[in-house]
Amino acid sequence: MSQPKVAVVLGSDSDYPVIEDMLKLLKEFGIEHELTLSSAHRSPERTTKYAVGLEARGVQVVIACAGAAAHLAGVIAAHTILPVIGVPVDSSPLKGLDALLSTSMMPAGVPVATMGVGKSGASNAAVLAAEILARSDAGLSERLHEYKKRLADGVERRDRELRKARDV
Ligand code: RP5
Repeated sequence: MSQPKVAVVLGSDSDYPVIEDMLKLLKEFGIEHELTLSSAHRSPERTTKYAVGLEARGVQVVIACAGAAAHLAGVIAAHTILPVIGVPVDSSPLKGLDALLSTSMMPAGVPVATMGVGKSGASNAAVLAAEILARSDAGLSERLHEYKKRLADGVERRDRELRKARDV
């Protein structure tokens, strides 16, 4: 089995529904990835050990997804020089605003590339990870160009359908 290039980390199994489309995208792009559950607060030692070992295993990009007082992405970023993409999950009564702030507002020197809250942010994390890896992978670069074209074609198609349905 080939080495995972992207490590997806969830703060809880309850976050899983938010990342389903992200996992489909990673698969569609042909990116080897792994999925791990670890909590910055409930399993701090496990999270640290996992983050410290990422680089040596050949992982190139980390996607960390967590809700509430979400320190998962930041803690991982503290322990690695790999690019860390953070996805704030809308799992708390504050609907992800807490996770957005706690994931994005990192002190200088320890960046977390923070996506938008929820499923769209999770999907964008997959695209951003692909864009990072595509700098040294011509095949992936081609697949990303095709993906962008499908997005644009979809807008054209829906434009035609909308105008037909509304008779304008
Ligand atoms: C965060 O707390 C997790 O990432 C999750 O979004 C939230 C709730 O976790 P559970 O209580 O559902 O395990 O750490």
